[in-house]
Amino acid sequence: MSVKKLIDNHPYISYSKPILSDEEMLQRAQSFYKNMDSRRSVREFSDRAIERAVIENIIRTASTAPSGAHKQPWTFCVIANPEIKKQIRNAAEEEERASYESRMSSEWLDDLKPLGTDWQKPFLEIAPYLIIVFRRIYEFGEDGKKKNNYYVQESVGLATGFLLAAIHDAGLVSLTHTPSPMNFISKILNRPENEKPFLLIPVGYTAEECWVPDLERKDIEDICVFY
Ligand code: IYR
Repeated sequence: MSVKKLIDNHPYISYSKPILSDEEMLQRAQSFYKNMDSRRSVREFSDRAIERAVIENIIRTASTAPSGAHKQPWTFCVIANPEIKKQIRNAAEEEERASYESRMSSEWLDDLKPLGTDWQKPFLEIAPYLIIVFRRIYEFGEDGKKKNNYYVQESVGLATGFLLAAIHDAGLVSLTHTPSPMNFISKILNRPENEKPFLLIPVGYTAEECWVPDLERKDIEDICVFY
């Protein structure tokens, strides 16, 4: 049981974690790495349904991420409605078509060739859920005045990382989709002006036949410097 007390008149609870043996710690670090290393972004989804309670728990997990001054400056919009999914697909494809046909540089298009992406986004209608992550730039205080949130980009990035890990841990797959620009999503979902779309994440199962690029990940020496 945790002990509670006031410090500077604010409530605290005592907190500690049991110290693991060296072997158990290494074993856990390796097995978590192995599990996360098996996560892949997927573009071929099945339409198999998922219980809403699963999605709710995944989002609860995302919302355990640390955030600037613990403001939790995020909103997760979950779309299961086929009519809204269709609107999102149509609007996303319109933007993506313009991007692929004229807005993206040839260098960018070359970099994307191994991923096989194009402007068509059928997964936006096929995946059972679309989770749209919004950054809450500010809140409305009691007096109606705007109160800025802190480190919103960092906080929402962390929450999205937790979200992707929770989706993977539940045996589901996802894609971090970035239609650009994304303002059409705010309009379709009628979101308030303090929220800005951050990422669109289809969630579901893989299609019966699903292919992902045969990627290599960088070695530890190439991503990490010990001092
Ligand atoms: N937003 C486009 C293009 C795209 C850009 C990057 I960088 C990717 O890693 C993948 C796709 C799209 O979603 O197709």
